[in-house]
Amino acid sequence: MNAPAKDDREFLLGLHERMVLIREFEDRVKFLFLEGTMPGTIHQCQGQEATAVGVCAALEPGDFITSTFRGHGHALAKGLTVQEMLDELFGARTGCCKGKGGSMHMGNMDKGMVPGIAIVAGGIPLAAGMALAFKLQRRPQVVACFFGDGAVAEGAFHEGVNMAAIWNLPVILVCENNLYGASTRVDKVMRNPRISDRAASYGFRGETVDGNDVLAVHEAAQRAVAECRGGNGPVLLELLTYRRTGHSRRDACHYQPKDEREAWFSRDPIDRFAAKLLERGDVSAADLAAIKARVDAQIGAGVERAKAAALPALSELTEDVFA
Ligand SMILES: Cc1ncc(C[n+]2csc(CCOP(=O)(O)OP(=O)(O)O)c2C)c(N)n1
Ligand SMILES: [Mg+2]
Repeated sequence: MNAPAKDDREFLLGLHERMVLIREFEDRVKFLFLEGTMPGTIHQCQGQEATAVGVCAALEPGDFITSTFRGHGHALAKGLTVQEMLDELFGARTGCCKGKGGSMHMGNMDKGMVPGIAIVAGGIPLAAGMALAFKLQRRPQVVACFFGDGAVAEGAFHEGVNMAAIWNLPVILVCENNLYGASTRVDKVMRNPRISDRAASYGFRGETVDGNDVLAVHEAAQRAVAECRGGNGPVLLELLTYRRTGHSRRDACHYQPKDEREAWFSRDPIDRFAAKLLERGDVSAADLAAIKARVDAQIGAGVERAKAAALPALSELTEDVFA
């Protein structure tokens, strides 16, 4: 969905609904995981909804994203359905990766999402390669490559970003800086924690944005997409945000100081945007409640169907295996 006027009511409500969908999806998945109903492991994105939604709303359906182990929000923002994702989480053959990928590998190439790449920084060289293909084939598409602050110190970051730079590739490098790589705070592993500064050393533009402000993210992403489509990529967007939940599984986040958590919780992306919508005068609390109810019903029905969905047969185990 490319942006209509930025004060278009339906467009703004759409952004809100997508963020609420991600939050409710993640909360339900956490519950299912902790009660032992859902197999596998999980990395969740509660608190980071505005980054996924703001960026993906600036893309065309034919554009691509690459994602990480923390990809549920990216997938929902790029248009994967609740059902194909829940089915995937329950290991069902109707899942977006036929039940063989699970939480860390959400994706659907038909919807422009490469299944999640769990190797930290692993998506960056891949995104550069995809963008090189687009450029050589003179196709208008761009790739938005999501990664975390922890990826910036990896060799793959340097190699992929440098290649994207020297060949002016149409890649939007989206760093979701949530202040932590697992339990390690960014300032312990970076002498300069302003990640957008890295762009200058490769010779292209970088920008730091309030990643909990969906409209700020969306506007920055629109600028970056326009530059990339115009042959002036890549662009690095550093989106400042915060993970409200554990790094994975049962992590209780004891390393996040209480005052830091409270400060970020008061800047929650959904609460802030809801308040902004209510200030408009043409959006009511009842409108927002109706969105939440619609989302809850959708997820509730999806969970029941996913629980009953058929698993792949043993004979399908080696299908779709390329190496
Ligand atoms: C190359 C590599 N090293 C280590 C890991 C284990 N690991 C998984 S997630 C993670 C932290 C990543 O932090 P960040 O990039 O900031 O992403 P976030 O978890 O904050 O979304 C680590 C070290 C891995 N998956 N890949
Ligand atoms: Mg991080």
